[in-house]
Amino acid sequence: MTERSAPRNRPVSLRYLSPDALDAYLQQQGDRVACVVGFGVRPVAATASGQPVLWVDMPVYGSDAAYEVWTSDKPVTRYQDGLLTGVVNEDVFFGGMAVRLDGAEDLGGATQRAFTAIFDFLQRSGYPNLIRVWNYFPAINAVENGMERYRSFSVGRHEAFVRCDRKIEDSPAACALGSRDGPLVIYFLAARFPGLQIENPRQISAYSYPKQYGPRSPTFSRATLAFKDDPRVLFISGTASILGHETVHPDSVELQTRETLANVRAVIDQAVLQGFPPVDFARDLALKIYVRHARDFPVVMDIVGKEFGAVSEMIALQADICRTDLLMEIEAACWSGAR
Ligand code: 3EB
Repeated sequence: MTERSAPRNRPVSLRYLSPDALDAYLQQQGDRVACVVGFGVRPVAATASGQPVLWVDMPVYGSDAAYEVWTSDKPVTRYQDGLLTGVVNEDVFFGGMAVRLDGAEDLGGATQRAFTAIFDFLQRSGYPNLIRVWNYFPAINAVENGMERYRSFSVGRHEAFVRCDRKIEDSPAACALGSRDGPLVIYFLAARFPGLQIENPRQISAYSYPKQYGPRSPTFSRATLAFKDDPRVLFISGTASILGHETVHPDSVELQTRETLANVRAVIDQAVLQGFPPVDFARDLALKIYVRHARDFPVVMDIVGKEFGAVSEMIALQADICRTDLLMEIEAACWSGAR
């Protein structure tokens, strides 16, 4: 018999939980809980066990709330630095902040300050590599001071990357979606070692988008492959019905869903070309689905179910997508190897 080293656990794991399943799961995971994000229409500040919750006012399909819970396989230590709170262990650094937007500062300025604070902190922390960032803020498609708010957000984020000497090609996987109300919520995973950035051959890199989508390009990669040893984690950015740089099928949520799934598959294929093993969707794929109009949920969920079959984790949220002609968007995470 061949001797095998014991399979290590996943450096980070993800569950999407209903409110009634949350407390038992947190209790079971104890000091391995890295990040709890609540979605829904009724705000929750903390769980029964006192675990802080980052709240996003974003309706959940089929429930009034749902929780995204990231855990790590090693105990974590809490930290706080101004608005930034989170946890750290030898592998990962999970952080988050909620920035109130009701001040005099514009969204671009608030975004730039938030990312500058994150980069400053990461640089000092010994975990300089941003792997994955989630961005949520209200009225993403509203025009303010002559610019759509998503574009102002992109300008502020891009400026922070440049001023903090971040290479645009090393941008993390990300998503940016519109909530109904509340603060700018940013949470992120950072690591000691850089991830491998992955692009989608069906799309031009977002950081190379032409100026028609805004004066500063969005600083994200299509995916980031994190961690050096198995099990590695592939973080797939928010993915939509875009070919090249253009939205396709602006009038059909059905065709947008099919195109989006083709893009998700293309990113996974690209990761496989770069050494990631083929993904067992039922065991190792988590999907987070955003749909602009509640009436479109049934058709989107139906197509995802038929095209991808069972997946290991799934959540569906009603959100504004960052281009007005996009009706839906999907992000994903995949795990490789033994658990
Ligand atoms: C796109 O592909 C769709 O600005 O962080 C997807 C993922 C999108 C991330 C971001 C935006 C972002 O351009 C929109």
